[in-house]
Amino acid sequence: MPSITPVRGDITQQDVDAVVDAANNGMRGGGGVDGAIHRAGGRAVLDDCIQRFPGGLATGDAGWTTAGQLPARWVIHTVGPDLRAGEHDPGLLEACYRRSLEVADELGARAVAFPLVSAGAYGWPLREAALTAAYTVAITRTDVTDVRLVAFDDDAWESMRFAVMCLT
Ligand code: AR6
Repeated sequence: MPSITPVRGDITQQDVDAVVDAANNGMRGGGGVDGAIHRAGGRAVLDDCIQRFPGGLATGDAGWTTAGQLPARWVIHTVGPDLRAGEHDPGLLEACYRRSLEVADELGARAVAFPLVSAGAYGWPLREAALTAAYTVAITRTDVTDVRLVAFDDDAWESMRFAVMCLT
């Protein structure tokens, strides 16, 4: 099991091998984490999304692109279920973490930073999103050694810390 560390901050600033993007099915950028990654990573991220994902990405799946100008080497894009659109399937949220770790293994990434997938625009309650993140990472077989769960604000930070504490 990788070390799982809650981190307070901006995912675009994480000094890791790969950062995970909470993307949408279209894979052409958006708001929240997705917008921040595309802004900070630059045009190379979008160009790679267009080239590698001409048909977008299914909910629960993950795939990688360059990280452009980010400190990380890769962006692993995953698409969480949209609770506001009625996609209340915890299995799909778990799949985002599992698939992202599989992609990280394919890349040889050892340190990976995740945001709280689906906990923003897609409307999942913070605590449920954080518990899903922590336990799915904990039970997934992976060569990743260092997982950071990045919280952007106070409420997410509390939920992340609670979720990681529940693992012990
Ligand atoms: N670093 C870390 N966490 C962040 C950052 C950041 N820079 N910015 C926001 N968060 P969201 P979703 C937190 O909405 O719910 C986009 O438009 C945020 O506070 O980014 O999966 C996509 O294109 C929240 O806790 O992702 C999709 O259309 C968490 O990251 C849609 O939103 C996730 O919020 C995806 O929605």
